[in-house]
Amino acid sequence: MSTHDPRQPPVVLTIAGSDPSGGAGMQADLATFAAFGAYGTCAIAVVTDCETLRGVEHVEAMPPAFVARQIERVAADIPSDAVKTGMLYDEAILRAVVGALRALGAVPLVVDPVATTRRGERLLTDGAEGVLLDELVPLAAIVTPSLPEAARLTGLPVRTPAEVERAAVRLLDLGAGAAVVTGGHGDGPTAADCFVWPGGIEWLRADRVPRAMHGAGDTFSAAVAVGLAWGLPVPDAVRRAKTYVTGAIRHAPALGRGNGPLAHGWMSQRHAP
Ligand code: PXL
Repeated sequence: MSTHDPRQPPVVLTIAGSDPSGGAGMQADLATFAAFGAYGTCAIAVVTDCETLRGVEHVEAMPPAFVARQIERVAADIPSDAVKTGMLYDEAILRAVVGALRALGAVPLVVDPVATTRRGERLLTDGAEGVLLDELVPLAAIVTPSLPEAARLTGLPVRTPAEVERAAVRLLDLGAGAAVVTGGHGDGPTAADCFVWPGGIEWLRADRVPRAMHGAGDTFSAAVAVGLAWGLPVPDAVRRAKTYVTGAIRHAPALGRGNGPLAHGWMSQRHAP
């Protein structure tokens, strides 16, 4: 990555939901930004009651105009080098975020279309998918759905590699600059992500860690956003994000009674203050 004045780190804004267990959502995003030496800002769209064993049971949505206000006020004060969206939950919040993002102008945008969890919980209400596809995806430099999210958003099957490629290409047809369909929710010995951009198709592979995680998709997407904030071209940001998330899964701490968090700080040495 390019050298940068440490007093002027790249800034990444996440517009996302809160996961009080710390492994997913805005908490994962901010930890990932910090791991790459970037400064993270955060507009909260929803607050969840997520924990590692039973996941999300209740969601409190912020008033949509207040989500937009958070974005506008922080943008006027601390402009971003990249923006990431996570759990936006409903149609009204999506519309408010789209409006605020349009006003921000040309900042690279990573859209993680948080629609379902590993357990199959719906994190996007009915009606919101249309707005996400029609209005948010066309603003994205890259979208990063999981396998089930790619199937749901495109209406296409994603059982074979050729089908996954077709679903990823469909997201480009819908206006995204690039797409990665992450394979963490699949099975088999390899976690394979399908990356499609105007330059071609590339599969990114890593040995699957046989352990259910929480927040791996969010962390991957946040790592792509921080790469873009550092000025990396999209393919390089994607490859580095895969390496980072793989390390964060391998070093995962034994926390929580269910699907535990990743080790977001695995690249730096552990030491007491
Ligand atoms: O990992 C998807 C996700 C995103 N955002 C929030 C979440 C979750 C999953 O639990 O709680 C806030």
